[in-house]
Amino acid sequence: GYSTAAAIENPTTPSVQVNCTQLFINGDFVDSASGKTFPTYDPRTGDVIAHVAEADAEDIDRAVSAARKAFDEGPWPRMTAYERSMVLFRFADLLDKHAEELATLETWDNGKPYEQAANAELPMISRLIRYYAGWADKIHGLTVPADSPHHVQTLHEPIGVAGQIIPWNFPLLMFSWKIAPALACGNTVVLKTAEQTPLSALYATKLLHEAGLPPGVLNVVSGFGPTAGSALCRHMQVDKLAFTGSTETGKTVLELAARSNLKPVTLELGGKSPFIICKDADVDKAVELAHFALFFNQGQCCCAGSRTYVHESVYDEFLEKAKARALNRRVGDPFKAGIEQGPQVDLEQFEKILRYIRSGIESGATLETGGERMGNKGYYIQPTVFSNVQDDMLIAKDEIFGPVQTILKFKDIDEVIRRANGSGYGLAAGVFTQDIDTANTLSRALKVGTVWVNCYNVFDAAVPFGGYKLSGQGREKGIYSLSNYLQVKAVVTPLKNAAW
Ligand code: TXE
Repeated sequence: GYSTAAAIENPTTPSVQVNCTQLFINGDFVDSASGKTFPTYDPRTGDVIAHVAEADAEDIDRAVSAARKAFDEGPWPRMTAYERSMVLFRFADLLDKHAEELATLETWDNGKPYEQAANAELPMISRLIRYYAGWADKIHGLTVPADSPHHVQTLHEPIGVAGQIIPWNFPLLMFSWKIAPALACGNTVVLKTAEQTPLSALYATKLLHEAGLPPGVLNVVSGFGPTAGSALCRHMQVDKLAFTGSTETGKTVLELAARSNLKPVTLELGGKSPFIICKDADVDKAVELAHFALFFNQGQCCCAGSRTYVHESVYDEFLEKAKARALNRRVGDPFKAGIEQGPQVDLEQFEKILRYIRSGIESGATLETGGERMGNKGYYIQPTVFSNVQDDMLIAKDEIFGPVQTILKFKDIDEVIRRANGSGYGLAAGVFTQDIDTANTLSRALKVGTVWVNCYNVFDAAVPFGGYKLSGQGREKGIYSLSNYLQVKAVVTPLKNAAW
């Protein structure tokens, strides 16, 4: 069986000091205008890690003014693109240098395995910063041939002040996806972290200023959605919004943007991604990757492969092996070596997941393994597998965002395409087959932003990521993210023989 409750007793004491807890506005750590703070918790125990300054509308106003001034008057958009690029390269070096402290803060605040944060996420983050550092001095417009005798050129200009709101599942990775393209293009930023996980972004922001970022260019605030978040979305001096989080809050963000100054919005929202195992799949590999696709990061991934569709001819074998794999998942204190799964991020998510597990049982799905909390403190949940899941059950429709695998049976490809596309979401999909025609058919038919064929969760700085339908608008990463942070201006000049 999986690790017993003993693995989560006596949690390790993290070895870093939490020094950055204030708001970061105009190049300095400052208290909130109200003087208010709120606690951030260790999900292993529910104990308070630190109290952080709590931003509200007045602080958002201060942060936006700083960003506005830095954009309108400050050096950032006026520096050479090469100078901006070098600031980002130096930042990436500092992230590498301080990777241990950053990964420690990330695990402490979020609960994810330290080895995952340190060995997978931190290198991915500095790589992404370097990717956009490389773009900074390669952004330029076109010369466009016109029918009339005019010289036409396009200028690619930064939009201005970007407001960015991120979730708690990958605090530092989401921070990097947001700020890197915005800064590379010459914008200034006000970013609000998630209230569950404010710590790592504040520390990284300090490093970015050590790397030479001028004051006011990046302002980072901690606070809650309905107060600080909504003030940022409504603000008349914010020129663009980027949001990652739930579909429900995404709709609110879009509405606030529309009702204020119609600022453009990019949204990266929830998902219920199908992972399709065809009859000719390599079953052992499919079991391992389907497990990884769902359970990675405690199941708290927007692109989690959360509907595991298995062809009837391999269903029994797959189910038996998937269950065995879940039973062997190593759950425990995320700071300990070899641990694959830590606690869920907070009490709210923990309770939400347990409610979905109860709903699965009540709706008649078969609970193959798991289904309970682990231990008696912290937010640990047993790796859980349901079989006999039907498309109309809540556990097959809603984003559970926890370690709960739902296995569904299918007969043929047309059927599975229809069922996979039956969800309102459209973020990602996994396709497991050795047949090139099946792979091509599915890749083209699925209405999702990413199709992983015989692999899953492969993230690369250069590859775009985003959703169809309720999973969002726009793409992040790669060349696609740049257009989110640029205005295109057409400049038309008559040539010598033009009549007008
Ligand atoms: O999300 P919210 P929550 C899904 C997942 C999870 C559910 C709820 O299913 O169980 O959402 O999580 C800020 N104006 N995802 O409540 O509310 C908030 O402060 C402006 C999927 O954490 O979307 C935080 O910074 N901002 C997702 C951010 O929005 C507001 C990752 C995300 O919180 C706001 C996280 C408002 N009115 C959750 N209300 C993914 N796509 O990966 C909240 N916020």
